[in-house]
Amino acid sequence: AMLSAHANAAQAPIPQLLRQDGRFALMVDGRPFTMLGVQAHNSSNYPSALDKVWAAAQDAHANTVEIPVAWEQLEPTEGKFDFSYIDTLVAQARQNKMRLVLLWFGTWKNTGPQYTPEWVKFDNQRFPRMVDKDGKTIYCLSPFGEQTLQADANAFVALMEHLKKTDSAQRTVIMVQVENEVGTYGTVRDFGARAQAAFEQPVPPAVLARKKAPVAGAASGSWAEVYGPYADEYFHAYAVASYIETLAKAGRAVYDLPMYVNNALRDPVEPMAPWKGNFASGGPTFDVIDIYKAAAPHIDIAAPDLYSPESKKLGATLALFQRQDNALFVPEMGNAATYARYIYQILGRGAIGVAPFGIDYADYSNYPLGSRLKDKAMAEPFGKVYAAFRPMAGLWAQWSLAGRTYGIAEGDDRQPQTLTAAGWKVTATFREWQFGNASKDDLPPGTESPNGGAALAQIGDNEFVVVGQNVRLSFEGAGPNAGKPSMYARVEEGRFDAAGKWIMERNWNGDQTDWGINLTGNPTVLKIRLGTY
Ligand code: N0T
Repeated sequence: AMLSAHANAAQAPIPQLLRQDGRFALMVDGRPFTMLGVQAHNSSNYPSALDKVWAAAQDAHANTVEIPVAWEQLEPTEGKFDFSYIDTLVAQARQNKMRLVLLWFGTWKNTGPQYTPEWVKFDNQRFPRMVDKDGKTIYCLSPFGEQTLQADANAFVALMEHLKKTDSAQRTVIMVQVENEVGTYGTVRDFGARAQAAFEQPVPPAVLARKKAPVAGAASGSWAEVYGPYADEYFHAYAVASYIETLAKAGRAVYDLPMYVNNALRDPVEPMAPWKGNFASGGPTFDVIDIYKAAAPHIDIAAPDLYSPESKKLGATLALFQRQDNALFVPEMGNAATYARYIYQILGRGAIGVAPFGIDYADYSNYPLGSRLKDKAMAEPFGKVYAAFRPMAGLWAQWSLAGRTYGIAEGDDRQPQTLTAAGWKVTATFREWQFGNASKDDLPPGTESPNGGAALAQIGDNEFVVVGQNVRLSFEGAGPNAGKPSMYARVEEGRFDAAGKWIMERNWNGDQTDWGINLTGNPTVLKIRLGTY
């Protein structure tokens, strides 16, 4: 009894997702946490691969590593669990002062069953695959496989039990991703007998209550009656989400960590239309977030994996996934340098975290999706941004929860952008020298391709914390200050210390502010106070 009382006293509060006024914070050790994450490669989930993961994560100045846990490694023989990788991983994460997000690669990894144990992979009898419209068995495991669900949930619960046993004191693991980029490529839904019978049943009330039909249909009835041409996709989303819910609910019953699903996106800007092979049907695409919410209440977040670097698409995706009922979290993003600037936009909008994918010195590059590079030069653009955010990551999460933060990333069009905070309008321009205006044929180095960005937190009526790179910011009065002349009271360069106290290093004035607030390729933190006269 003494011992367990002791253990309890030493427990840090369990991580949880806090929601307040339609905004969110990931609470870690009882405090808002900004996850400056990186994701390891797909085959780095073995003790011998970890050195290269930590090295890259350190160079990136990350505070969290997302890394797979494969069903095939946890339960190579049915019913016999091997936690040795988890134990090594968690111990080394602690030595490296990193938090972990575990990625459960089970029934579905990028929709396929390649991470399931061999005893699952080839047993279509016990673990049925989906059947397409023509009755052909396809690659993807069916969400209607009762034994598949039972076996996956069983392994997942074993993992959560083990984490509860070994990590309740330190909470090194802060979140769990359930499966990876689920859904199905090439077939809109399962046409197997069990699936077909379910498809003909009435749409469950929880779905009817949340998901409006994009085209006029019946108010209730079968999927086809209610959702018309969207019925197949919606039904498949419901089936996959319900399967995931069973895992998440059972896992959280033993150890209640925040859980999320990630998504290989559908195009956010093309006109809405029924599925035509253009994305993984049944995955948590933006159009079916409501169905995931209805079917999977134990999943906190449907999260976008950002692999389209076009600024318009990327911004549209962020807007679609950030909702009053869905925290913005970016569990994957390309690791090419062009993505680094989006960290400002993502964290400025109030995301709980972000993680470029493949920040890992394994001898692997997923170019052209991400960077060609595999060494320090690959981690560096992200490391610079994270290094600037890192000392104020906790404060940032508080400001973000309070709705005081804003973010901008340079657009592909290189055009100026504005944002309006309380009493102040801020204009961001790009490709400017620090002194004077640039001309088209005399542009500053490092601005050949878009890489500017800025994130601002309004910490007082006339006061901002600013972090950014390759951008010029100009402030003018707005709202109650509109039309009033203004000037800087202070433009302090510095940093926040561990206690959250601002340490000023110098005050910018004269040439350093006459042409606006000009941030170079070296991300800088400023505390700016303005006044009107
Ligand atoms: C991601 C990663 C890994 C515009 C790819 C991205 C990771 C998985 N899949 O390296 O496999 O485990 O989640 C899919 C990107 C779709 C193509 C988008 C083109």
